[in-house]
Formats: sequence, C-alpha cells, structure tokens
Amino acid sequence: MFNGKALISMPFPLTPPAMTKILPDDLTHGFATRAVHAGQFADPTSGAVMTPIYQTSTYCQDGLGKHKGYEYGRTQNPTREALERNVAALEGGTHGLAFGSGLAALDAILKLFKTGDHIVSGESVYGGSMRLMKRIFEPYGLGLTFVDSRDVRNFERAITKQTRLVFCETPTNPMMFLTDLRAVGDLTTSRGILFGVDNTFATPYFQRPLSMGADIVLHSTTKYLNGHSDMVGGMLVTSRDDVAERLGFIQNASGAVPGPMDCFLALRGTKTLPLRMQRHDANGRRIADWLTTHKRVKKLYYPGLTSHPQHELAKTQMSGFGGMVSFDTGDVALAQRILERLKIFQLAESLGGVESLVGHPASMTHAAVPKEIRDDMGLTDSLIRLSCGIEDVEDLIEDLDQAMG
Ligand code: P1T
Repeated sequence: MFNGKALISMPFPLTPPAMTKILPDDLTHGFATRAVHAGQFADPTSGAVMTPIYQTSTYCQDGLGKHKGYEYGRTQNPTREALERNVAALEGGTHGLAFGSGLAALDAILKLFKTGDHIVSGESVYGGSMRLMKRIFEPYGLGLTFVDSRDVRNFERAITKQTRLVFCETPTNPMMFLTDLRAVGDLTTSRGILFGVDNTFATPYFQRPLSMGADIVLHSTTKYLNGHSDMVGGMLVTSRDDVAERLGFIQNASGAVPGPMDCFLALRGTKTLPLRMQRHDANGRRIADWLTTHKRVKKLYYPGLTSHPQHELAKTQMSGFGGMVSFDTGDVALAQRILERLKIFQLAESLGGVESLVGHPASMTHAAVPKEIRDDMGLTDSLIRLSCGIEDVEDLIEDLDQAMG
C-alpha cells in the first residue's frame, strides 16, 4: 500500500534487518510506481517522505541484547536498507544487498566460492571485473574460463564438474554483445550452477534477468541507477534465500558497505530511472542511426540497430536498448582526435549519468584486459564508447559531427 497514511503508520523499527527482504506489496505495482515507492516508508519519527540519511556509525541499545534492530553501521543502516529494498523490487527479486562499488558487489559473489571451484565468465566484461577475477581470485585457487558469451554453447563446453557460477554482462561493456539469458538460465538451472548477470548497461527498466533464469543480478549503481555521476556503489539482487543469506554474511563480514549518503544518492536516482532511461534510449537510438550513415564509421555496436547481429535476441529479452553506443573508425589517430575534439561528450571513465561521456576502452576501462583477449573480441585501439546522456540529441549529434569531421 503506497497511500501516505498506511505508510506513515509503519511502526518503529523502520526496517528491522529481517525486512531487507522486500514486502509483497513492493512487487504488485508498475515499474515507475515501484521506482518511486517500493521499499520506502515515511520516516516514523517525523513523517519525512524521503528516507533520511542515517549518518551514524552506531545505535543506542536499551540494554544488553535489547535494541531496535540496529546495532552497528556496517551491519545495518536504514538508508541502505531503503535502497536495497527499492532496487530488489525493480529487479523483481526479494533480496537486495548494497556494496561500496560494483566491484565490491562482484567481490562478494566471488567469495561465495572456495579454492578448486570453477567459474565460467563472458570474456567481454568490464576490465575491472576481469582484473578482479584473474588477479585476485585466480591466485586464491578459483578456476576461471573466459568465453565468448554470444553463444550459449561456449558456456556449455566450458562447464566442468567444479563449475559453480556462470557469469556474464549483457549487453557487454563495451562491445554490446548479448547473452541469451533464457538459454543460459536453462543450462545453469538444469545443472544446479549459479547464474550471475551484470545488468548495469540495460538496467531493470529494460531487462530483468531474474525473470529469465538468473540467480543473482549485479549493478554498478555508480551508473544508470544513480544516474547523476555523484557516487560510487554496487548492488546485488536475488530471490534465493540461501544465496541472500550467504551474501548478507559476506556483506557484513567483509564490510564493503556503502555509506548512507551514497545510498541516499543512489535511491534518489532510482526514483527517476524510468524517465531517464526513456531519454537515454531515445538519444542512443538517434545517435546510433546517425552513425550508421557516417563515412568514417567502420563498425557500429548498438543492439537497437537491425544491423546488430543479435538484434532479434535483444528484442526478446530487452524492452529498450539504452544509451551505450560503441563505434570503430579503424584509425587510432582519428579516434584520438575525435575523443579530444568532442565538447559536450566529456572524455571520462564511467557511464550512465545524465551527462554524455565518451571513453577509449583500450586505454581506459579495459586497459587491464590482456591485449589478445581485447583483439579476440574486436576491442581495438580505435574503438570509441559513447554514453549518451539526456541532453538535446541535436546538440549531441552536432558535437559528434564537428569532432568526426
Ligand atoms: O566502478 P564500479 O562501481 O566498481 O563498477 C564496476 C563495473 C561493473 N560492471 C560494469 C558493467 C561496469 O561498467 C563497471 C564499471 N565501469 C566503468 C567504470 C566504465 O567506465 O566502464
């Protein structure tokens, strides 16, 4: 019930730890209603409509073992829980767990496993995700196989008796490759293997992997969920109680939690996610269309284009295609000139904010990926990645036009 009175009458404690699990009501409304209201209660002390920033490291206890469900800021925080419930509801899951960054969220997934366990991951993933798997977890004895995630048979072939997790991004950063979520979901479910999906690029507004067989969804909330480039954070969502319990243990025991201010900023972002994503998508499509006919563009990667080899799959598992567009002129010097000439598109790491950004994956976000893997997937030194913001699309196209000459 989202009517104000019902919400304000929520008794204290506002969000006892057990309620990080979302309420049944949170899943019954449309996406935009959930974005604004799911998991949110008016503050019981004042009626404040927005969840306050509970900027505290600890909570006063009435007596030994007598408290309001909150003991210590790493373990519980009401602002964090409001964000966790909200994003869980948007992904159609029942448990949300917030982390200090997207990589901290991936780190928590990887800590579900032990030496000797094996993971199959798409090779086209954010460079930092690959670095975390290869440089931190592989030396601890976690087996890793990276595959081309466009073909489910590659995952199937790589699975061994020790495989515990299949992991992918879709669309991938920055190649915009898709993974057939239902096919991989069937594959992993039938073998009792966990399936984790990084949904950062699509966001739950356009794609909900849990409904297609994924067990865990990961977000860098730094990106579209926050949407304003003013915090760094990560999020995991699952509907599996056993997985949530273990991830909750890791969240507290390892302690990579986000601060309350960052949770507030992410939560403020999710409320406008549908509006922003509509605009990112509209601008992304227009810019991709414009690039299609540009004489300097040799390759273009955007799943909304009918020329994208996986466009048909995109239409079956995504309801929109978003604002990420990559293209290749085949000319490294030209790429550098374009990157440096763009004025509205700012040269920067990151993506998903209201402002348009441009990046050079080979030297920036994917510099940690070994060159042979980059070459294998077409991530060349002349590849340019656009994060199309919500500005007037005519201005963005004019900017690209003057930079591309
Ligand atoms: O930066 P952090 O919040 O830790 O998130 C890591 C991450 C995870 N998954 C995807 C798909 C990502 O794109 C990222 C971070 N990516 C960038 C910083 C970038 O510019 O691509």
